[in-house]
Amino acid sequence: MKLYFKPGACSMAPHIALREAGISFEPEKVDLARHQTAAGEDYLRINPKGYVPALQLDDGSILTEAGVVLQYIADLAPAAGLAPRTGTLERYRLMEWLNFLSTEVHKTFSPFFNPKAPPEIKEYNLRLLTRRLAYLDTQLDGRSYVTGDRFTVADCYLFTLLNWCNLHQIELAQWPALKDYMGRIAARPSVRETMKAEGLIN
Ligand SMILES: N[C@@H](CCC(=O)N[C@@H](CS)C(=O)NCC(=O)O)C(=O)O
Repeated sequence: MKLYFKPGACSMAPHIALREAGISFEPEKVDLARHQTAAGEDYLRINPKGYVPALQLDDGSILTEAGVVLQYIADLAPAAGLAPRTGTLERYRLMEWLNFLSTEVHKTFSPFFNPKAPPEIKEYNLRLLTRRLAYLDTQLDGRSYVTGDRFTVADCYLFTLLNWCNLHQIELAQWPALKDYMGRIAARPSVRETMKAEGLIN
């Protein structure tokens, strides 16, 4: 199995999940601007969507969309407890969170990564993001992880997204529960190993 990733991008979520699950995989860095993998392949031939993450399965096929890739990884290693069993209400709660993180948080960050995004769009998205993060802060108040007292793939995703606040001068300290949460998740060995492997920390 191979994970195509860009350091610090949303592909860091499945990267953390693979390490939490103890699944053996090959990480391959992608230069998204040049659509080139570290091995010199044309990334658009691998994933015509042109973005990360992409997980290449052992049969050579490609699985994309962070929320789905995360659940696939969780289901490969049920003993790791990264997702509740399929078909249970708890699983739908996890999917509810993954969808929220993808559509309401992840994509609201997008203009901040685009140097050509007009300032009005950035201002609009910052207001929206502030509302979403304030909501997350209320949810994490008194709770260790996104879905409750158990670490799941939703935490791999939320940690990755909140980490972007540092890049865009969004002060996380205004949301005390989120700040505590980040400290807690950052201390996990899987997270430290992932960030080291992606060259984000020493
Ligand atoms: N819908 C995709 C979006 C993935 C995405 O936005 N990836 C970003 C990095 S966080 C990317 O590769 N952007 C480069 C591009 O879109 O060309 C998902 O949920 O996985």
